Amino acid sequence: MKNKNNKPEWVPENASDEHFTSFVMKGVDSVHDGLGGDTAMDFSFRNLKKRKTLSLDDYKNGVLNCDINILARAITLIESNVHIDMAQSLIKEILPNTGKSLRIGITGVPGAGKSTFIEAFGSYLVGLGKKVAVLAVDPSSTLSGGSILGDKTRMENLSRLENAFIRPSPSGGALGGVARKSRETMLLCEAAGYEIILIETVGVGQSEVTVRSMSDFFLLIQLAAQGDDLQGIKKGVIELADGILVNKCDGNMVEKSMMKVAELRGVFHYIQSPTEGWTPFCDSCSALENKGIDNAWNLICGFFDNVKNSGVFDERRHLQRQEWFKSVLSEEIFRKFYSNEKVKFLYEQLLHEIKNSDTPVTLAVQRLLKESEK
Ligand SMILES: Nc1nc2c(ncn2[C@@H]2O[C@H](COP(=O)(O)OP(=O)(O)O)[C@@H](O)[C@H]2O)c(=O)[nH]1
Ligand SMILES: [Mg+2]
Repeated sequence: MKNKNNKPEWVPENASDEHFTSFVMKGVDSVHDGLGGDTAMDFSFRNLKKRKTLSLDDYKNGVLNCDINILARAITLIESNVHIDMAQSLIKEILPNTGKSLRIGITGVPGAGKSTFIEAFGSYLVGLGKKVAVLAVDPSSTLSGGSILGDKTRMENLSRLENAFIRPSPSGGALGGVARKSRETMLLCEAAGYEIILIETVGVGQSEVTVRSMSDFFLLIQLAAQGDDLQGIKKGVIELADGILVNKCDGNMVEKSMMKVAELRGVFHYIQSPTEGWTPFCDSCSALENKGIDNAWNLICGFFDNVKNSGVFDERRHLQRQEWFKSVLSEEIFRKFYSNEKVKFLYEQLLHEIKNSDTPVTLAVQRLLKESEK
């Protein structure tokens, strides 16, 4: 894996070896970690080396035909900041085939049961004959080292189903560009024919707003044991939600969960719905025991009927494209700015200078901006 000569062709020359682990691996039946026995050989570079370089047409046809190996490689292409022209040509080509899915964002504190819910809910939807894609958005993955293992193991059943596609968040956010990459990944999945896209927020903070701004419906998974709903960040998240499910309503938590549901329903009277003409719902479920999953789907269908009839659905998509434009623009400005070698050098120097308060901070910023314009 760490062999320099065997990195994918898009890896920059000076990149650290650690963060580039882009493999496409079929679901493994044998052992729990998917690496035991003979299957471990599938990971070897001998196999990767044989992969043929894909042309734009190969990517396009592969994605449109829902060839999941090519879809996964297309996502890798989008996630890398190299071959940006090729990646953007691909997006342009597939754009007419996008936009037809239901985009469902799912948030909640770590441990609330998001992944478990997605496993149960996704499997249920596949059972209804739907094609389901699962994506994760994790702006903090640079710090946490990504979440691939955690999510992979909890979605074992779903990942075995033919009509489900799971794409964990990229390992290491070192290359940045979460707003662009997550949306373009979503477009690729839509072009491949996935009808329902489930987007999990991973990590703490930040990702809620990104995911809200790319989903039609935003679901909050809550726990009965969670307190202080009206305070601080949690109130902020409740205000973004189109529906709340109190999860882990099983065992000795049933009564407490029902109390929580009643409490949250009360809370909705005092906060404004994020979606015009829609009153958010609150109900309970047990993702682990597969209870309340069909009910959740019925409630969500009610939402889509409502917003599609009222025109709020289309309006939201239009506004989201503008938001998307703005966030990709800021990401790109950021990226361009910091990839300038002169800026990088001066930045380090200024960081040092301002420590001693000899140089005013604003002046340091002005110097840096001037340097970038040279
Ligand atoms: N009792 C119970 N445990 C659950 C339920 N859903 C998830 N869990 C457990 O809660 C833990 C965290 O779940 P996970 O899906 O990884 O949470 P996430 O961090 O929000 O994605 C795991 O140990 C799950 O088995 C549920 O409905 N009932
Ligand atoms: Mg999770």
